Amino acid sequence: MDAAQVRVAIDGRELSFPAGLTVLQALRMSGIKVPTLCHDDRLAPVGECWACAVELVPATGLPAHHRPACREPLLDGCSIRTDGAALDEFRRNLLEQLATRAAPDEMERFPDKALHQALREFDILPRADASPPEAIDVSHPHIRVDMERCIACRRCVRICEDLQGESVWHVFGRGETLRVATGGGVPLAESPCVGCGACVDTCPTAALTDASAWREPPATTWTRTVCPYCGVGCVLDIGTADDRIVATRPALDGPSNKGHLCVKGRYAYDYVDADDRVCAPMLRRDGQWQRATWDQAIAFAAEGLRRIVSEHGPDAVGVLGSARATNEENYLIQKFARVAIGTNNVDCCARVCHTPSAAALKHMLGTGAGTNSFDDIEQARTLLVVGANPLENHPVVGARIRQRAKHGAHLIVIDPRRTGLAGIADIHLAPQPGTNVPLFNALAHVLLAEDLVDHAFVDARVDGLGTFASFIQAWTPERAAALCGVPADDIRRAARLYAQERPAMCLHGLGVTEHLQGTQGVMALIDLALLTGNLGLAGTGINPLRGQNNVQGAAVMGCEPGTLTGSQRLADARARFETAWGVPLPRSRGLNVLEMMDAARSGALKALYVIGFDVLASLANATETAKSLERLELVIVQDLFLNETARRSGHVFLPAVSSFEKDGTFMNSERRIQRVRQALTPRGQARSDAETLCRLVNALGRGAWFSRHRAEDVWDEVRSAWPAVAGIDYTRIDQQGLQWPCRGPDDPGTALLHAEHFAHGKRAVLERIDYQPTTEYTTAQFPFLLTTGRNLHQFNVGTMTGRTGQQLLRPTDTLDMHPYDAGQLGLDDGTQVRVASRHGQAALRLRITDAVAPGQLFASFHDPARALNQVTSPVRDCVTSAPEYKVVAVCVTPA
Ligand SMILES: Nc1nc2c(c(=O)[nH]1)N[C@H]1C(S)=C(S)[C@@H](COP(=O)(O)OP(=O)(O)OC[C@H]3O[C@@H](n4cnc5c(=O)[nH]c(N)nc54)[C@H](O)[C@@H]3O)O[C@H]1N2
Ligand SMILES: Nc1nc2c(c(=O)[nH]1)N[C@H]1C(S)=C(S)[C@@H](COP(=O)(O)OP(=O)(O)OC[C@H]3O[C@@H](n4cnc5c(=O)[nH]c(N)nc54)[C@H](O)[C@@H]3O)O[C@H]1N2
Ligand code: SF4
Ligand code: SF4
Ligand SMILES: [Mo]
Repeated sequence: MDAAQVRVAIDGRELSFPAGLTVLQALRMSGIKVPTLCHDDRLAPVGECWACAVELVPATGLPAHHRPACREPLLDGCSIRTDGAALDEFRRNLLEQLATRAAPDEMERFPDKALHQALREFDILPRADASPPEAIDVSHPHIRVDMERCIACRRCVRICEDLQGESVWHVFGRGETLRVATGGGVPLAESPCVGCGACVDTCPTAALTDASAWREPPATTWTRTVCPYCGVGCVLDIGTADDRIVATRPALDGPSNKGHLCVKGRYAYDYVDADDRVCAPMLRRDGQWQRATWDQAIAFAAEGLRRIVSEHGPDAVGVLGSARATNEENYLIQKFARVAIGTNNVDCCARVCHTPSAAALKHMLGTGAGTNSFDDIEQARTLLVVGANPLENHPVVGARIRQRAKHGAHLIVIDPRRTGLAGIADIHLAPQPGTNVPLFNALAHVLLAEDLVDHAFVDARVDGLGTFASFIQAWTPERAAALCGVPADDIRRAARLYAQERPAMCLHGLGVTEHLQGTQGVMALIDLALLTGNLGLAGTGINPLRGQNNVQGAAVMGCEPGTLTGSQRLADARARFETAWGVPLPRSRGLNVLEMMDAARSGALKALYVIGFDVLASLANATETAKSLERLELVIVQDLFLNETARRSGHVFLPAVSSFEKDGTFMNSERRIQRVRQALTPRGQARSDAETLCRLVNALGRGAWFSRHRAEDVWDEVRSAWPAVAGIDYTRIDQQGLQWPCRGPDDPGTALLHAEHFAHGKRAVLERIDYQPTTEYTTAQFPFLLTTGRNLHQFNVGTMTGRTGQQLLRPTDTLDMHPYDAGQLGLDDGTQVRVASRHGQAALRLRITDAVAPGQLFASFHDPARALNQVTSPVRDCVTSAPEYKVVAVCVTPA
């Protein structure tokens, strides 16, 4: 017999299974159903409820006994009975008792809850009375709590602890008096709950339910798709009824989320049917937005573009793709710019977040994409999180990092603020904003000074160690400490951990990229990985936590002035694309979004077609952005809402659909191409970006070059243009996405880059990065350094989350200040203050917290009414133009 197999008898049938299963797993594989109440595949089995009990006769000849199948290992030679009078009576008795925790109407409303299913199967009538209103906690906008229905299975306790890592639910009492409640018994909204919904999903009764389920009909159709928010790319099922979203569930086999979601993916979809969603085309006439027909709006846009191209040339037009739209749409958008208009003036908002990462990675390793996969988190012995706040911004990955740190990995966090992960880190280095380069250089100095270099790796794959060593000698930890305020010994400790406790995986965010030295900062991080051999292996790498659902996709599809689809350099790939598309490609260098704003201000750019990107709200130094937009003769906005750009400067509005109303693919942070599926009909006259683009090209007389607009057909065109995705077709990714490179039908895709050699096929070269400080420094007049970023509950410019129940959880942006500074200024928590920089000002409510250091401030930019980007500066990354959102000198006064 195969050693890896076990032979058992189940209900008299001789069967064999792979070794290592539980009895429950074997039963399920054989199609035998037993009720389970306390069991969840995402959690370690506890065998507490005994609903899954079976009769087990061990191979050793011990007498038969009852065991919970979920917890029992399947051992060779045993025999199992799942039926019989005694077992039936046992289960019946158990369920009879639990029937007091189920009510008839709730059985109907929540037919899939495990207790309800079991009662139905055993024909046992539910016996609970309606719960008294005071027993029901409706404090949370998304989750309803009725512990009268609790059967004390502790699934919520365990999942909150083991998956989300929050420990909201606790068990009080024991035996008959056992009950589950939040710590201190506070209402859920006042607990540390982050609203991930995991406890709701796992709860087998109506104790924990989605609040929306009490207002909405049950779902009649489920559609598998990808979360429309961040670059983690969680897979979820969308439940619809009457063509509306009524429920969501995480996909258990989602590669990055494995049955988990965060509050936004789980609950924040009300924007789809928000009252002020614009579902008809509009034209601004006499300063007022007025409804128009599609034909009128398209004719106006096409006529305007044609006139500007003929009067000023194609480079007077700029096109911005959308990090929120699909790969297919972004492919069409850049093709539109190049083929229908004839300009390389095309960009997307990757420019303002991780283009520095892509530039540094491409320059040093040969491809701009993150090197490893989220599954590497569980492989790493050390996790280095730099300038990123994943517990709030990539929450499902943040939870995975936290679990890994709890289960033994070392965690180093580099962030000026004490973020959630910094609070549990082994080492938290808190540099003054803008001083990453000295800090990273000092880490490299320690690697060389203490000979922590992986010489075998460097000898085999890296050049420039000698010159690097002489350069880095001057960057002592003491020198860096004086610039960044991090104790020199902490720098030494961190360098030792990263080099010695391998594999070590680096995940970084905007705290590295959104600086004058953004690209340089990432290069300095890559130096650290090269020196320590933390590249090309499981559990290592340099991994930018990409921002929006498809920001990486938008850029890689070619929504960048200098690159075509597949990030292929225009200079290298021009001839191939000219043949494929059948047109000569524009020769000009092309402007990025920041340069487009400059060109608009100087009068060189006349028209902007902006798709799913609110430039006015999101670009730094908004006063100047507004001036640029005002000078444009034609601004076409394609979005779900009249965003700030549209409200202030738009001339034509073309209504777009949400990701739930169209088909296509997104690319997540791990280079995984996943299917986005239509679950709803397009609202009103809103149309997909692909459809609208095709209308516009037809009106411009360029329709012949855009014969494909069905998502799958466009994707096939992408595959022919970019060999690294040639092996990814819709059939193959129907069940699960694939990571590029994936070059042919048998290629399984690539979870790990640079394993054998770097993507450019050469040896990597260490970069010597000199420190060039930002021009944003404090003075007596501007004594604070403000850094800007995000919070869990809202997303970017707030267009979507601002129209959901998230408003109740985090209604507006605040200005975080250390208690010492607040005391010095005599300001109380909650006071309205004015924060002013050399560039502009904004009014915010003060939040006093020691998560920020004295002299530093933090604010999010989610509320368009706060217009925080009035305050941020014109400083840009010296390589890619990404704005320096992360440092601006300000003063604070009562409003
Ligand atoms: N909830 C939520 N999730 C989001 C988004 C959202 O708006 N809301 N937006 C998405 C998008 S588009 C993106 S790009 C990602 C961004 O995700 P993150 O990269 O995590 O974004 P931020 O919060 O902007 O900044 C991260 C951290 O950088 C730190 N920082 C500031 N200055 C410095 C510095 O000089 N050095 C170092 N080492 N750190 C510094 C800040 O304190 C902050 O904690 O999140 C995505 N996910
Ligand atoms: N102060 C400060 N400012 C920042 C940052 C910061 O850290 N600090 N971060 C910057 C970063 S990293 C980013 S990525 C930008 C984000 O800035 P934006 O890209 O402007 O922000 P998003 O909220 O992602 O929304 C883009 C728009 O897309 C629309 N949309 C959604 N889905 C679709 C679709 O399928 N089609 C179309 N046509 N439209 C759609 C939404 O309604 C929304 O108006 O903000 C930047 N601004
Ligand atoms: S929603 Fe998530 S964080 Fe909140 S209690 Fe449930 S499992 Fe915990
Ligand atoms: S972690 Fe990101 S992708 Fe996952 S549910 Fe949250 S916002 Fe969506
Ligand atoms: Mo971003």
